[in-house]
Amino acid sequence: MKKHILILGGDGYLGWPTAMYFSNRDYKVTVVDNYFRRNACTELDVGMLYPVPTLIQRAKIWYDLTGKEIKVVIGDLTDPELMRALFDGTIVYNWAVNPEFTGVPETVIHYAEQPSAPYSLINYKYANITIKNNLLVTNNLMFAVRDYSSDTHIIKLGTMGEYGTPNIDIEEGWIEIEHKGRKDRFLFPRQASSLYHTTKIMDTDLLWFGVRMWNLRVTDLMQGPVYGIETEESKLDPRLRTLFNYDEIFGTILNRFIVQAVVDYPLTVYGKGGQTRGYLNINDTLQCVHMSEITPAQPGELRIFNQIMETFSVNELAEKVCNVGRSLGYNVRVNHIDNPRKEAEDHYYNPTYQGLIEIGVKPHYLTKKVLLEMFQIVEQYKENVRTDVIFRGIKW
Ligand code: USQ
Repeated sequence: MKKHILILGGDGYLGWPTAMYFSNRDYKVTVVDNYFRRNACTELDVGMLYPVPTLIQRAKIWYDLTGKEIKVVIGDLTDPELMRALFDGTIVYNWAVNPEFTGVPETVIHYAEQPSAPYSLINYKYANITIKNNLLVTNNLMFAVRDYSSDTHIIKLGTMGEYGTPNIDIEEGWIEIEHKGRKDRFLFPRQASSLYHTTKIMDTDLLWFGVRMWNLRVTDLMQGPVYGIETEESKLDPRLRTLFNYDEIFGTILNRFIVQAVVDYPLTVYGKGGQTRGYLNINDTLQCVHMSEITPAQPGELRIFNQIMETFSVNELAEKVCNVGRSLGYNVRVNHIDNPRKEAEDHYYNPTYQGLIEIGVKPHYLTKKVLLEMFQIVEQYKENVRTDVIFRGIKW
C-alpha cells in the first residue's frame, strides 16, 4: 500500500520540492497552502528571482510530465475546521485528478509557518501575524491528529535558532541535568534571537505537551539556513523550480550572496561576520524528511534532530562566494554593514548533528561545484534582480 504524506505549506521554498520528491517516490501526496509567502512578497514589494506558476498550475505540470497526482488544497490552516477536514474526510480539493478523499495521512510534514526572522520584526503587526499563524497552525494540527489520527507521525520543522548561540556545546534537542544530587532529562535550553525563532520554541513546547498528554509521535527537525535551487525533480522542467527569494526578508544568506555577486552588489555581511550557523543544501532537507519518515518517532516520543550538515561563519560564506564568483569573472566585493540584527558576532558554536546521518542521510557539502551550479542558474535570471530590495535595514 502506498503511504500518504500530507504537506502543510506545500507552496513554499521547501514545501513544493518536498511534494515532488515524495510523489516521485510513489507516495500519495496532498499539499495545502494559503499562498502566504507569495502574498507577503507582493504586499512588501520584494522581488523573487523568477516567476513561479501557482501551486495548482505546478501540480498540473507535474501530472502532465510524470502521470503522478499531487492533490492541492488552497486554504488557511489557522482555521481549525480546514485542518480537521483534512483528517475527517470532508476536505474538498482545489485540484486533484481523483477527487476522492485519500484517507488520513501516515505522516504530516509541517512547514506551514511564517519563516522569516526580519518579517517577524518589521513592527508589532507582523509580529502578531507570525505568532498567530505559527502557533495556531501547530495547535490545530496537534488537535486534529489527536482527535482523528493519533498514530500519524508529525514531522515539524524547527530551527537551530531556537538554541541561540550558547557558550556550551549544543546537544540534539535534549540535555541531562544533575541538580543537587538528582538527574533528569530536559529540552536543551532555548533562547532565540528573533520573534520568529521564538514562535518555533513555542510550537516545540506545544507538541511536547501533546506527546506527553496524548502519546503523539513527533519528530522535530532543528534546521539551519538552507541554500540551493535545483532538486532532482525540478530538473524535469524549469517551471517546477522552487520559489527563490534574494531580498532581505525572505532570502537566506547564501542564496542572497550569490545573487549579489551576479549583479555586482557588494556582499552584505552584517557586522563583523563572525556569526556562525549550521547550513544545509535543499536536497538534504528532502533527504532528512524522507529518512525521518521511514524511521518514525514512536508513540509518546518527541524525537529531535539537528538538521545541519556543516557550519560556517558569515565571513567564510562570503569568502567562498568571492572565490567562485571571481573565477567566473565577477568583481565580487564584501561590504561589512552595521548589523541590523541583535546577535553575537563572535561566539562559541559547537552543535552536535549526528542523528540524521545515523538514520541514513548522505550529506551534500558546499563545494565549488555546488556554488558554480547555483551561479549558473542565477545568471539566467540576472535581468530580473531588483537591487532596491536587497537591503532595506529592518532593525531588531
Ligand atoms: N546575514 C548576513 N547578511 C545577510 C543576511 C544574513 O550577514 O545579508 C547573517 C545574519 O545576520 C545571520 C546569518 O547570516 O547571522 C543567517 O541569516 P539568514 O537570514 O540566512 O537566516 P535566519 O534569519 O537565521 O533564518 C533562516 C530561515 C529560517 C530558519 C533559519 C535557521 O529564514 O526560516 O529557521 O535560517 S537558523 O538560522 O539556524 O535559525
